[in-house]
Amino acid sequence: MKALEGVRVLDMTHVQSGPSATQLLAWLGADVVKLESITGDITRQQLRDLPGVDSLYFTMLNCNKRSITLNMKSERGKEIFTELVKQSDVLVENFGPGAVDRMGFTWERLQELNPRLIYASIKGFGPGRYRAFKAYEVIAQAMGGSMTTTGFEDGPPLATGAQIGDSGTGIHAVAGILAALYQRQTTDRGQRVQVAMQHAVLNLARVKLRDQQRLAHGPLREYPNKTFGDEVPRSGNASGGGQPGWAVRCAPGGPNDYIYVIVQPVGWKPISEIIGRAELADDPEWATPEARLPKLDKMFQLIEEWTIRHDKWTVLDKLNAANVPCGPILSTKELIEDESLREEGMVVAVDHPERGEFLTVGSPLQLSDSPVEVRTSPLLGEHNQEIYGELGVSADELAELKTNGVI
Ligand code: CAO
Repeated sequence: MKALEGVRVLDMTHVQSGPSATQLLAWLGADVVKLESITGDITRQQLRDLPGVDSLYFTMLNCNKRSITLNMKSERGKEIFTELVKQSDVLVENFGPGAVDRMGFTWERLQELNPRLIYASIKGFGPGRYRAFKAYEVIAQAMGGSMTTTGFEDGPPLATGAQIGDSGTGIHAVAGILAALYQRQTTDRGQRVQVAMQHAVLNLARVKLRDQQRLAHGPLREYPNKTFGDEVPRSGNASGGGQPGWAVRCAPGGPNDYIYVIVQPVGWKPISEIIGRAELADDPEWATPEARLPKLDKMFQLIEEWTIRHDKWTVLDKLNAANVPCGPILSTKELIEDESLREEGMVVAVDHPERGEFLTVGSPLQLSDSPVEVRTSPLLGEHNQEIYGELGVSADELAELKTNGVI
């Protein structure tokens, strides 16, 4: 038994933001039927590592789903879609603005077909002035407050590698869909769920708008920047939060030989001892958070003078033994090979019918009564026969639909 068992999701998503949402729904136990155009989700063919085989881009975002093809621009395709909508609990899409309306299925029409339908859309933007614009990951980062606040003061705005615009929005969409499913239990009605990538990134950049307002009352002293204008500056690796932090270098000095160290008020004494500067623990120039605040750069320099002589794993162990929060910068290679992530089901080996075994990132949502079993992504149209058969389409008609370019 799974949390969402019995929930049927008609998944018209493509690329990343939408598929990341429906994959989570599938892992929570929903029956996710991915409806693709007859050429398939474009990511099946993007960034291919093996010729003729669905890319890792696709396989890592579409696990545990079934796939059907349907040409939504054909009359028969629209008829079949109508039947699918009647049988579904949730419809999810992330096409460019207006695409589903142009297919002939406005929200009003969908409600007529199935009043219990939850219709979730992911777009780049909300209904304001940007509504008609398409969006990709880094556009959302640019317009949601992430890029302006990422990077160093003397460098350009930077994109983060974490896909906060795409997968970040997908997770927000899941929250909306689950709430709508819950509300439907009392209202017996579906509803529209709309999530915009710009909004999701802004939600994740919330603390930077906190700081924008704090600027009116003086400089942001927890940032290492020396001068402040009227916008929150880029502040490198500063935590920017209540507890200062920085990424300091470790031995042997490779691109990921760094550890991120947080200095809590209680952490200064053990840190000063570990780094061999025990005399600073009680020195009034260093002893209190207030004393250290104007010279955070110097403080992290003192810490780095010690970390640079040790590898990041040794530093991790020594600082954690003294209860000092810290985290080594783990490379993608280290992550994919990390034994604890394997044991925790966060790096999972999956068997794909055409590519063989590949690794994917498992579900970060761990429920005690709804365990996740990660299964392969489907081949294009793999479940046409099964699903159209359930709708009463005969084998002969199926062949005809294929010949006519409907499926
Ligand atoms: N049968 C027939 N046609 C289909 C179809 C199907 N099953 N599925 C999709 N199509 C058609 C759509 O109807 C649309 O046609 P029209 O424009 O003629 O109405 C067409 O395919 C293109 O859809 P699109 O606008 O979604 O595709 P695009 O490649 O031009 O744009 C993207 C891609 C991602 C920019 C756009 O979908 C978008 O802005 N989505 C919302 C934001 C989003 O999710 N972005 C994240 C992308 S991941 O980085």
